[in-house]
Amino acid sequence: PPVSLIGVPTDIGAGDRGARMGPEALRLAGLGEALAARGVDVADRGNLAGPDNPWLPPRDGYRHLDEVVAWNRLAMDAIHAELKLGRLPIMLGGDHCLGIGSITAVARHCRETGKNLRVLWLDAHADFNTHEVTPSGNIHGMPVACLCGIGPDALTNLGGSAPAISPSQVRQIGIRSVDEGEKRLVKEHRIDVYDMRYIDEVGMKRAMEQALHGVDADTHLHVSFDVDFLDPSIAPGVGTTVPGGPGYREAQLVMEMIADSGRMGSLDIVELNPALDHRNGTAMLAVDLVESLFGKSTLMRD
Ligand code: DIR
Ligand code: MN
Ligand code: MN
Ligand code: MN
Repeated sequence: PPVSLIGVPTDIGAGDRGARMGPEALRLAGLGEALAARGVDVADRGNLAGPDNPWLPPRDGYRHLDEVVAWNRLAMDAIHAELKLGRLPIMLGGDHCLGIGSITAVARHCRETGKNLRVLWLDAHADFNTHEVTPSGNIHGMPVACLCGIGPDALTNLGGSAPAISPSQVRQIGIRSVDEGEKRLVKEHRIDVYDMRYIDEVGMKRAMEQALHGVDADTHLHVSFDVDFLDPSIAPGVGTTVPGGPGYREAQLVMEMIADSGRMGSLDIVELNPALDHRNGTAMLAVDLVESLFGKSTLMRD
């Protein structure tokens, strides 16, 4: 399908400022051109405009809740509009709190079209915190919980009915940093987590086969790509690096296997922080990986 790029330049949910520059860094790294070169019909819709980051401490366990809600409403509406046009939206974040808006939009679209939704969450973190257990108050650590109906009303109910998704629709890959209270919630809600220990033991190929199991012609696959999923040695341009992530080849394999499924219907690229990057290298790596998501193979294959 044709692709729409939607810039959502905010770091409202993060613990560091800089992810607001993510959309421009991805554009400068040639995201649009790389997709066009693959024969994809790409339209860049420009950037959404929302509230500034007031950079305040958390209140009641949430930092910047009102602004997070405002940005997510904008993202949800923009992404739903593209899906309705039959296009594949790529949300250029922005921090990962925006996954609430994008996936709420995708879930609504799936209800309207009778598709089954599968969410692949590529991340170092489970993003399943609540205001009670969060160590930071940063809402980019809470989007999966919010989508599953655990969180403040304004976020769980963003699309008008909560929960947006069920935990059974989520597969998390690359996880290696989960906070203490968060662990209990992830287990309680039976999130299907392919953490780095599991990937070390069974290999990325098998982990991905399992994560994609059941994805069929009736499935809309949403990929939420937190750039801190990648090992910091290849992707330093993120706020919360965690050692021990997938390297270049493993990350390519993930993207190629998603491409092979042929079912990706929407994508988030989030947490890229150009202020922490070296010569835009992390953005260029992200573009390289997105090329693979759209079918470019590094191997001698058709
Ligand atoms: C941490 C960091 N678990 C928190 N989360 C991040 O503050 O909730 N998620 N960085 O991507
Ligand atoms: Mn994340
Ligand atoms: Mn993360
Ligand atoms: Mn490339």
